[in-house]
Amino acid sequence: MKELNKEEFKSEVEDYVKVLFRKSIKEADDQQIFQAVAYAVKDFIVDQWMATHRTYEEKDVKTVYYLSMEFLMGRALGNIIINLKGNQAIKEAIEELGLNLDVIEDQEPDAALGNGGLGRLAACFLDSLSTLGYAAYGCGIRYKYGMFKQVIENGYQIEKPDDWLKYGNPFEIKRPEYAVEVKFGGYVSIKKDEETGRNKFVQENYQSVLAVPYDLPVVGYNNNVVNTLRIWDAEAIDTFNLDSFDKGDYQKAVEQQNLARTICEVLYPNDNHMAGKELRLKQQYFFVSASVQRAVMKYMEKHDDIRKIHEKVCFQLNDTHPTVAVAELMRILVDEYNIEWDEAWHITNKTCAYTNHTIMSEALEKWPLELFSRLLPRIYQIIEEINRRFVLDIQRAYPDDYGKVERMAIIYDGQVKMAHLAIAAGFSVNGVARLHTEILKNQELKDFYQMMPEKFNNKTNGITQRRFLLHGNPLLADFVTKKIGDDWITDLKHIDELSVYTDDEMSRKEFMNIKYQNKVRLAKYIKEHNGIEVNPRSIFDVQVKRLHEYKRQLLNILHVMYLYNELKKNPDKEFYPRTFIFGAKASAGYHRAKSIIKLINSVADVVNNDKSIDGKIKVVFIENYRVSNAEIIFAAADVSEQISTASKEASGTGNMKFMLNGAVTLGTMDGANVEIVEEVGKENAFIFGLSSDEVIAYEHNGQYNPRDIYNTDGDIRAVLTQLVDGTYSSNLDEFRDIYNSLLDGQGGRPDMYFILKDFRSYAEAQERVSAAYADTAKWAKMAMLNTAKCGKFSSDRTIEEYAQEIWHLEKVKVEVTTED
Ligand code: GL4
Repeated sequence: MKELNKEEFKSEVEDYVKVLFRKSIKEADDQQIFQAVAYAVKDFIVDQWMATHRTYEEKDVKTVYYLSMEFLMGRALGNIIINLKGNQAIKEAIEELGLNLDVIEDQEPDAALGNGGLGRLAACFLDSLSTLGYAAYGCGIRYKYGMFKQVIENGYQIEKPDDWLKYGNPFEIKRPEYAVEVKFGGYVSIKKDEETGRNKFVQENYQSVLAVPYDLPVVGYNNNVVNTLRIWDAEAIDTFNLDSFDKGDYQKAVEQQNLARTICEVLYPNDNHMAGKELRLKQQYFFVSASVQRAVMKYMEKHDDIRKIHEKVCFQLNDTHPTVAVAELMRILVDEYNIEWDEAWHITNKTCAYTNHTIMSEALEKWPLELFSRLLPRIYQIIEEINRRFVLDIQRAYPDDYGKVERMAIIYDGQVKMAHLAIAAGFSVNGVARLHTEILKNQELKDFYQMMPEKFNNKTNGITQRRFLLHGNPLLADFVTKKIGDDWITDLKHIDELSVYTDDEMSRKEFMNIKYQNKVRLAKYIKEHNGIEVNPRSIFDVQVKRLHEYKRQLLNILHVMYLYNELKKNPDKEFYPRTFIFGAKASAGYHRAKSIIKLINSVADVVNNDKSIDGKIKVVFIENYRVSNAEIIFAAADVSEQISTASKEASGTGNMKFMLNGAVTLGTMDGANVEIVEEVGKENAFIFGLSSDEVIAYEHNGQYNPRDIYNTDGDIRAVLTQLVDGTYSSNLDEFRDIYNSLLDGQGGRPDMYFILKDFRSYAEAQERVSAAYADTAKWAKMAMLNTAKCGKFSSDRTIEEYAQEIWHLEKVKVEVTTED
């Protein structure tokens, strides 16, 4: 591992401030200092970056291309520094320059090229791939605007553009030499190939853009490995020809410029929801075509037989968003390399694998044929042929069951079904937690599982302990290292060695004292950002995640309303003070989700300002929840709210970040919660609510009527009435839609997410939480055991499983030589 020379580093920082800004360190502002430090750090890692790629080429190792519309990277600087293990040297250098690393890190905008769990998972995977020494590219889009910045005005969410590239990104390197052309629209003609006499399919009268890659370094932990996140930007292909008097050309040039300008403009801010916009399909094909073209070119630079590409390349499709990759690869094989269909199909099958991340029906990607065939005419033809053959396969396998084709065809009802295409074309289909994979096999994708059981497998998600403990919670990280050594940083299973200390009173006290200090840190953040005073001695009960009805933030806030009523009724009731902390962005067009944010803020207003309850309940909505403040929030949590309707949350990953930081799960038996409880023991978690089987049964038999609960449970009725009687808003219609969604369902089912059904069981679990917290020693042990038992949930474990069971990669050791 290359050593960081402190003096060299210091003078580099000084040089960069000078060269970039014509200033001395004293004159430069914080942002400029950040830029200079970032450039100095990039200089330091560039040798390792080059050495990594040289090693991959020398060893000719297999590479995974992780194709993803989203990479929710967060900030880079702090993470790179800890992964360089240079923490101390760089910290000292910075201090000796009279600077403060925390302030510098705070200048960096989050790279928020993702919505939530799915995008953050991709980021954790890249961290693990580098740390484990596997050859990998992340392939995505260089959105000009990432996830919007959320501002709360008057309790309402307002979206502001996230201009993250405003000051430039010091870590990126533009690689114009690797630009490729991507074509849209036009039509396909059939031409005779003079040489072979075969028919050739040629796209004509199309519009095209130039896809230009920008590379970002992904630094492994203390191992010289630096992989690449390659994000594509679109540029116009022709510089404008002003001399052109040909109207057609002029028109086309303008259109191509507009196309290039719009494609990478902005991330679609939907999580678990498909908007079906044409621009989104353009984004998908744009980055997929560019990535697949480049991967094929790179492979062919060193190999002569395209037929063996699967030996060196694997495309992992992060959900269905990049599924056009299978058709793009077919196009390249058939049209450009003249390979026969059957052989091209086999090659494609061996090269592509698909991960399913949700069973929410509104998230399933289905594109109208008209749109698809107009935008991607050749790709559409290829998908039609894939479908024609797949339907024949289905009919051969099930000659008497006509329903099979209806349920399984790739093209049906005027739509292209991307999940069906991904399953038919790939060799692997995985879910992201055990329960989720079982639901896929036995319910959602039952027909596919029956026909192709060998493709299905589970890969339970994980998170990187390096960002979410080592960087986010340095006090706890030091404590753990002091007790058990630092092996946990690269092998989280070791953290189990902490278990023995849960019986040691001193250790428990130390652990809880660290939690307290982290709560003080968060309280300070809340005071600065929300102006709300919270008591760090109260229970920090936290729900941070995207706002979605299935995640049931509504259940949480209704329960707060209920508790508040209880306190008002019995002011002398014993009650352990609680701070209910929320953080969530709602998709800009998701009205009910936005109403729920407003409700949380309205309840906060009333409760926080009611002197009569003596500060026993506080409600805080943290504005603009994102990766950088998440790190602080997880560290400070006592209770981790994971309360989705069972069966709906494919895995969850926030649940794991809380557990790692010693928060206790209050949750349903959903997603990876099931496995969390299995690891930590059910006595060290608070589980409630319907099981996924019960939910699914109700969904089938329609036997659930929330009115029965409303009519018989006076406390619940009182809370619901308060939604529409002016208690929380002088506008009586403000929360009417929420009220109706629970009791009427407006066309759909009322209370689709079983909030009233689970309410009592949730309230009772919350009582158990209070009782447990009041017993300090008991709580400390539970919390500590959560940290100790989270070894399974490292993304290193997940990536090992992908690498061994799906990608078949070999590990690489990188030495930096003088050549680099
Ligand atoms: C998600 C799931 O909703 C979430 O449970 C899961 O942890 C995550 C990563 O696998 O993927 N699917 C979609 S869509 N968005 C997500 O966050």
